[in-house]
Amino acid sequence: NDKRTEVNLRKQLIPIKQLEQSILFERNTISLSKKLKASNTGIIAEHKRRSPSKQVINHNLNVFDVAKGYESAGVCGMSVLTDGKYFGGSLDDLLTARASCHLPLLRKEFIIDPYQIIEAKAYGADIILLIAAILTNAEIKQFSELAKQLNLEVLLEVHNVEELHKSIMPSLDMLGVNNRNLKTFEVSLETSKKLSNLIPEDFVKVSESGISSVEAIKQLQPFGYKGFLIGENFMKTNNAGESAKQFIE
Ligand code: IGP
Repeated sequence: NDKRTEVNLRKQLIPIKQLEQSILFERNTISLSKKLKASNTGIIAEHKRRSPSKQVINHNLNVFDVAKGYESAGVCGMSVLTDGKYFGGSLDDLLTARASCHLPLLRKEFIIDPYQIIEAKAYGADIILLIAAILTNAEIKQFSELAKQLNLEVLLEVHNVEELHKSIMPSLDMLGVNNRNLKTFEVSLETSKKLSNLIPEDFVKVSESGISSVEAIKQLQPFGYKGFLIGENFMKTNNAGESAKQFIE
């Protein structure tokens, strides 16, 4: 509900028409799903200052350096938290990341309104996240189809079988299994393993959260995962880029 209020205020501040006139709106977006398919590491590295499960992860690393570091480490893409309340992020972080690197950028946000998708494009994103737990089947369809029209890719996040079943549709590009239960914050890679064979072949499979070693990635690859979304493990160090590099070499 706070998110609803925030989105309504933003709409008044910057109308859709104005977003559509921004320079980045004309930019050719970069495909993350193609990069993941062609890679054998498949790292999507996240910028995350804090989270509900970990009060402080890192307040010293700035987005500019983190984006540059991730890019030179050779990751496939970068995820930027834009939620302020829970994660201390902002749209300005997304814009800064866009100005700092050429990686495909994921807008990591609780998307509940089409306006946020247009905003994502205007601030330099290439991919949006849709979270099945907070959306209806009709919303997932409407939002993912809008994203496709804007040449943005869609990563749809699920945590259980019910969410997966209600979400499968052709307008999605990647299916992410969140290993973290958003209610209990409990993390288990078993979640990715259990759901893997229920995800149709045409979607690029991404495993999200709680990945803290190359060994974990090696465990998940035989289940068909091509993408690995990693935040805390890189952000908790004083050089996120260097930490990511160790997962790639
Ligand atoms: C990264 P971790 O455990 O590596 O920091 O997790 C990412 O998966 C996590 O931040 C995340 C998230 C989300 C955050 C996954 N889904 C939805 C906010 C909203």
